[in-house]
Amino acid sequence: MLKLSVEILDINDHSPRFPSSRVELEVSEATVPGVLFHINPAEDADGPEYGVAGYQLVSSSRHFDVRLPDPDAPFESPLLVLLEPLDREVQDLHQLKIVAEDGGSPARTGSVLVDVVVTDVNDNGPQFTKNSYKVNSCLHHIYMFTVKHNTHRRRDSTVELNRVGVGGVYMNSQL
Ligand SMILES: [Ca+2]
Ligand SMILES: [Ca+2]
Ligand SMILES: [Ca+2]
Repeated sequence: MLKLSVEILDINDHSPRFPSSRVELEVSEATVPGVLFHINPAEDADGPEYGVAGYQLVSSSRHFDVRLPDPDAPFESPLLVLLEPLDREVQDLHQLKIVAEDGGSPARTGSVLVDVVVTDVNDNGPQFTKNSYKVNSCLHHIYMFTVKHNTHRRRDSTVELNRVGVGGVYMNSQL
């Protein structure tokens, strides 16, 4: 009886795939640069030679980059690293695209979109829209003042108050 041993050679016929095509990540604007965020790794059904070999951030961003905890272990979770401080009042959403490459030549790729939602902290003080106001006080008139937490785009999300007083000015005691 003849015994045959057949070795099936691997070819690069699978691409890296992330568990989801899009993920959302909430990051406080108080987060200090250098903090790392784990991203679920891509998987590739091929053997190690044609498996996931690395990641790169293909979106242009001065705030974020992608690293591997160990370049010799590309199967581990890639890390999103914060490079510069965030400011929710300037930009509250950063949309990033991370691509995983395998070891083939040419490499096959898979990608994930990461929506980084910047959450608010109270890092802006209230400001009046003018430095001074002229008011002619009259008992039967209603004056309305708008106290804005800050001008234009630089506002925290928590405070924008209107206060109506009769015959005078009411300052909001909560400020
Ligand atoms: Ca294969
Ligand atoms: Ca592959
Ligand atoms: Ca804020």
